[in-house]
Amino acid sequence: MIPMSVSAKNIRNIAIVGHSGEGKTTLCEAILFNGGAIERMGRVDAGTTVSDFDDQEIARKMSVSLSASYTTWKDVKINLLDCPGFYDFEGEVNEAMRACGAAIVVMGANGTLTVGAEKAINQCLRAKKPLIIFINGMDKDNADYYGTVRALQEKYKNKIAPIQIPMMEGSKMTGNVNALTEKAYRFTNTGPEEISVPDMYRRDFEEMRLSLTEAAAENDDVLLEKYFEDGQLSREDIIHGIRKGIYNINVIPVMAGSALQNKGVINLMNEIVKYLPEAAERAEVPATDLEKDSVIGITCDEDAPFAAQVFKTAVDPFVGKLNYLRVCRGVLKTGMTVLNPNTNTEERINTIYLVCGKKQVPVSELRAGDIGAVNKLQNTGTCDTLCDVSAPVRFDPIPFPHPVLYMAVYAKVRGTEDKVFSGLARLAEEDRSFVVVKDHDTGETLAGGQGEVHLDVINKKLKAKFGAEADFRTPAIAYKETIRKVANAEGKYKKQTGGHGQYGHCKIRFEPCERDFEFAEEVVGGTVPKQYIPAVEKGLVECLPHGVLAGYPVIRLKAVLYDGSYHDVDSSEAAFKAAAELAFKEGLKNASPVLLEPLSRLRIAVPEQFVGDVMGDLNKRRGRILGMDTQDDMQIITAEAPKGELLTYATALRSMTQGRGRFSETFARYEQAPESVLQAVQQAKA
Ligand SMILES: Nc1nc2c(ncn2[C@@H]2O[C@H](COP(=O)(O)OP(=O)(O)O)[C@@H](O)[C@H]2O)c(=O)[nH]1
Ligand SMILES: [Mg+2]
Repeated sequence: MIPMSVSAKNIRNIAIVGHSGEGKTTLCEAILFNGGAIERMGRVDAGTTVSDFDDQEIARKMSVSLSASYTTWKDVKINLLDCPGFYDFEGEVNEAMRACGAAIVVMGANGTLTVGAEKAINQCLRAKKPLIIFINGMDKDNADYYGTVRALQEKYKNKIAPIQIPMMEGSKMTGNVNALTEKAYRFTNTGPEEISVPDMYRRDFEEMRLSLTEAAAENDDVLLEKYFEDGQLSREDIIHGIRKGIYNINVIPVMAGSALQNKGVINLMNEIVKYLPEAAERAEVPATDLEKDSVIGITCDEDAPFAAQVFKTAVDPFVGKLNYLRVCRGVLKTGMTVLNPNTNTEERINTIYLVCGKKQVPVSELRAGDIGAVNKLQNTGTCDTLCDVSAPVRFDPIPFPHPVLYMAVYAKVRGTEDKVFSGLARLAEEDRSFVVVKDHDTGETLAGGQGEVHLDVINKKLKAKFGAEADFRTPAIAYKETIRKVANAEGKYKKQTGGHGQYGHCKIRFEPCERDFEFAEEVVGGTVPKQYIPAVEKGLVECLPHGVLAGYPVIRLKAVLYDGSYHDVDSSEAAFKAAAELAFKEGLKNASPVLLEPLSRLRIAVPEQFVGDVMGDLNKRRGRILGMDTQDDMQIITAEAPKGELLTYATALRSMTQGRGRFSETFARYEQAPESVLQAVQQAKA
């Protein structure tokens, strides 16, 4: 059904984005069914959809990763990139945004603008991707099309251009009036049937047409002139103006339907083909020309040297590692050797696939503008460019969200650590919003991701794909200890066992200092002979990792050896080392030891209305506000708070701000911990 290779003019690359659970995956299913790619529509609840094929997606009944599929409609190949809507999987949306030429934002007919819809629309605007909003769930009893449109208009003003009026019988949508085609469509079992606009919708229709006329005029100077002169525009003129408006993202058409009942989906497909940009007319993609070392714009030209960007990497149980890519120019053919300028290696292209959910269809070539996948590349991952060896270019990396939640990783079964950590490393290659890092202070290995669900998905994937089981635990905090006062201490190590004895004796002054550790000696008259002084220092250094309060590393300590004594026969390096250890234990206890806790510097971005809650919450976490700033429509709070109070801040901030807040956290410094923390830490160690 799909011709082996399609030219960019006949391709639309569409990302399906929006809030979780609003019907994106179901809409994909309906589109694939209408286009003939599948014989019947699967259901998310039954785990039978094309997009949600992963075991975890079936179990959770929600998308957790970006999945690709395609179908044809009116001789046009529609490539669909179904995105997860849940916050934790934002990285997947970024990948789709790089590969698509336009987007459909799916939102429920709830009369409100959900966070997910708002985020998705903003993402399209930022990435300059034309979009259509599909108001879904019109079959539901409380469906409120106009309320939802109003909520959109409140935020996005006159960019929002409803082009449809749903025809309702009671609470059920039975068809729609399209103000662009100037026709009405009644839903039947075999698809929408064209009828003339019913009288009862005439007035709404005329109103909608008028506002579309105005929107069209605003997007084209010639049309604006015409509109002033004649006071009206022809249908062709309106369509032209709207199309231009969509292309420039000044116009966001709004449509409605029910994905589940496959109503209004064919209308949507018609508009996708007619109004959303062809892969060929998509804006130039910026890249670095590696020969000239300059930034160039890559146009979708089939005759130019090949260049593509990998936007997703997945491990498939049957074909191995799959690199999903979008060909930006030229043609990718099997057997070709291409350059990966990111890893500076050449890769041979074995098999090229078109991907439809979990199914891969081998093809011999992929032309500019199309999306597909290749397997068995050794040195290629997400973001990498693949290009013609003789015309090296490199695309910009795809932005990924930084991890906001870290958990410590422990192998469930002793001895399987290697399997756990190598599996996690592989998963981090697949998912660039996930990282594995070593905390050198605590010695723990941390898994960092976007939230609890994300890390849980990673953990389950680890088991399913690599057969390794891990426990994700709350990470340890790297407390430290120091002293606040000067104290003198004496250490005497003396042992008389039969013949040869042991004797070491030193007097040490302990002082607070700036540096982590400093050693000095002020011994007069050789009371501690020169050859034993390094042993004293060594003894102290070996004590540093274990402070006297709660066994945490000691920092900001100066030790001055100022006196001692020795024995001609019994003294040894070992004896002086042991003496130094005794002095350390005694000295620190008397030098007013304190526990230090790491402080983080936070940069929190939240909408105005949540500032009060966020500040109050920071207070409870012993935080200090350092400043406030405004950026676009967000308030930026900078603050400091103890790291130990922020372990699940990602989750807390999300629930405080309905998912609208974001934050970043960096290490600031160590500061004295209050008594309550010390007690808790000592109890935990006991
Ligand atoms: N009534 C109704 N339910 C829908 C519609 N579209 C999707 N659903 C249901 O809503 C749930 C979430 O749908 P899904 O496609 O997974 O949403 P996604 O998270 O946006 O991909 C599933 O139970 C669907 O069956 C619709 O148009 N009407
Ligand atoms: Mg989904």
